[in-house]
Amino acid sequence: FTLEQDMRKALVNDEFILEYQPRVDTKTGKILSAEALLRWSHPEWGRVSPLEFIPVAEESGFIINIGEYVIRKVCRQLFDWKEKGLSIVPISVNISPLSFLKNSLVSMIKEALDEYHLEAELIEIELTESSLINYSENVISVLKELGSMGVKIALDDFGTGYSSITQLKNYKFDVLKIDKTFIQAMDKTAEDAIITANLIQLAHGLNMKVVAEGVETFEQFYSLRKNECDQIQGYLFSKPIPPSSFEQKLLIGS
Ligand code: G
Ligand code: G
Ligand code: MN
Ligand code: NA
Repeated sequence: FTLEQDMRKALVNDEFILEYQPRVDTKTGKILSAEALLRWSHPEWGRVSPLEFIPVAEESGFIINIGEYVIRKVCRQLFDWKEKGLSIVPISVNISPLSFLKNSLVSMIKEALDEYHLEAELIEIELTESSLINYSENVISVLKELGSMGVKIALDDFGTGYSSITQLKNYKFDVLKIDKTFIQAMDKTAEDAIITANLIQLAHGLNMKVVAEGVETFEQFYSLRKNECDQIQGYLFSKPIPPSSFEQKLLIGS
């Protein structure tokens, strides 16, 4: 056996599931969107973390299949929620740079949106800045195509790559997600608090919405609110939760 073979089986046998982590408005606490996070429930090993299987999938290229699976699953989920009369919110999806190198990414997303009668604004793509470094030009041209369709693009894990600020010149991202390492150090070191406050200003100056990731404490939350961070995502508000639990939250809106 290999992890690789098991992953291929898992996709066919529907062993992959998605959880949703809400992103809330810092001022009102209202749910504005959610990030879809993949989970694998293996028949023998139980839950396998994406930290274990995503790198293996990237190595083999199978991550492209996973990306398509996640996009389609999210679109179908949004369709189902809409059918039930829920007021749906945009969902963000982590897409590997390898998917961007495949010509079919744009048409795959377009087809999934069409099949489920969804507006492109309901899907946001999260791209890590490290992924932009290696494949820059190809990725940027695909981002532009997606952007002109109406798909929103977020720059994920911001601040952890080698040339963070430079990436902001290459594409007009809709959303900047400040990496959780800054957020979690905010109430410990003055430097992290200052960096975070200034990243928020920088992003606003470039017309981006700012999301703080990994918010776990009220101190972090108050400080982010004071610094006009637009949205927060983190355990303080909610862990990634199964679709049925997210559905309950959509019903009450926060
Ligand atoms: O909750 P967490 O342990 O879910 O996720 C761990 C890592 O796996 C994160 O870096 C996250 O971006 C990544 N990840 C989670 N779901 C997906 C997915 O559907 N696709 C890709 N490419 N990465 C994912
Ligand atoms: O895509 P990205 O690499 O940003 O993945 C987000 C990761 O952060 C996921 O593994 C998710 O489960 C995790 N996460 C989300 N909220 C929190 C939090 O408040 N604290 C910590 N430590 N991790 C979080
Ligand atoms: Mn992410
Ligand atoms: Na991140």
